[in-house]
Amino acid sequence: MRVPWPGVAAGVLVLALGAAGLVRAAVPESSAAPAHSTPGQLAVTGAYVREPVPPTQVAAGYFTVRNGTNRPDVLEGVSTGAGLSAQLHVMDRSGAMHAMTGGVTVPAHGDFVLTTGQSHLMISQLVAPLHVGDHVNIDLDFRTAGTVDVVAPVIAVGAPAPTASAPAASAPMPAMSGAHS
Ligand SMILES: [Cu+2]
Repeated sequence: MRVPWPGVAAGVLVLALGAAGLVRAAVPESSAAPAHSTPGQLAVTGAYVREPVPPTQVAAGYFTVRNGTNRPDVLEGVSTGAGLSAQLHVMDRSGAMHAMTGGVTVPAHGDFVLTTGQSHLMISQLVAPLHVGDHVNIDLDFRTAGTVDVVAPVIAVGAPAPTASAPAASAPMPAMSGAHS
């Protein structure tokens, strides 16, 4: 099934990273736009969500941002219809997880990679069970590139990530029960 957009489902399912001014309605900008391209040659590829293992109420999403432009861009907010909140959890060099509240800068000609077992999009308070074969809408709000709407397939625990930039058949993310914040 297709997870409904939050504006339709409940109205308050949007979480932006940090400032209240970043919160915006999670309505698809244009269903005609290609999912993986956006003006300015900033692209989001390889999006997927791991099938959550019941009874957890959270799921982890992953994607790669490739900024092909000549200037940095900032991922300011993320929202999804799949859960009541969505937050970027970024692993630092020591392996500790941090919730990103001030946005994530993607350098000019650089990447920002979320990959299984490491940094992830944590989707909390799922509005419906997610199963392999479902698709999750994720809105990524960039300061310069604007909103990029991606559709992430739900894949099985242990299944290879649908992108060459992520390790195949890696372990499910540890500690998804709220052990980090
Ligand atoms: Cu997390």
